[in-house]
Amino acid sequence: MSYKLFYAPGSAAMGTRVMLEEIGAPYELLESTIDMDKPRPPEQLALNPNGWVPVLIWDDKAMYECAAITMFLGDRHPEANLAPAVNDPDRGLYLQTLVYFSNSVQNAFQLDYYPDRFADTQNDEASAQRRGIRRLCETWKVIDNQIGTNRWVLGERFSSVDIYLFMLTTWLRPSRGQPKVSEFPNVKRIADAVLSRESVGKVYKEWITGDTYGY
Ligand SMILES: N[C@@H](CCC(=O)N[C@@H](CS)C(=O)NCC(=O)O)C(=O)O
Repeated sequence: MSYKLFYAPGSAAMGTRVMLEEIGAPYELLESTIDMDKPRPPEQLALNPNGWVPVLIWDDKAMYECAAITMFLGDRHPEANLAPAVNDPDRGLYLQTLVYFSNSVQNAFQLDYYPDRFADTQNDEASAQRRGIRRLCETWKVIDNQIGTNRWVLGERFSSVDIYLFMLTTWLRPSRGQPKVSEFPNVKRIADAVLSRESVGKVYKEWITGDTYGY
């Protein structure tokens, strides 16, 4: 099974790429951008009119939404052991956490990074950003408490949720007033462990040696 992935450095597509590396499936990256001043490839817009990455393509099908792609790939490649099976006792926490990441943590990031999507006028954007930063503190705290003393997010087993968690930590920018990863010690412990995986080193190599990394 091979894949194509609309991709941009620094974006949510990096988590999908790490999954493809963990799975060991052949894949091709299709260059896109998250720069708001640059156009998106028309082929990407035809598949995702929102203009976001990631967009995953296989056979004659395509899908977007990072959490949905994460679930799809985890189920499609059970041999990679990235997702608890449907009847596994960890399945509920797995689904809950991925949807919370996408729905609540990513939403908090969006308030700060894309305030124009939430504020009616330009004057209101700073307020949306302030709320986004507070929301980041609130949602990361919920996740930190949820993890507690667990080795990985789901307990003793590594999963795609840990990859997703790591990806989200790389978006934190204390220089913008966002919290530091180290304010959430349980999150940081897992993010550090994920960072030592070969797949993550390969995908994030240039990104994590840059000076923008939020640690
Ligand atoms: N809900 C979407 C959001 C994806 C998203 O926000 N992607 C960002 C990069 S992390 C993006 O493409 N931003 C550029 C844009 O919004 O035009 C998902 O989880 O896949």
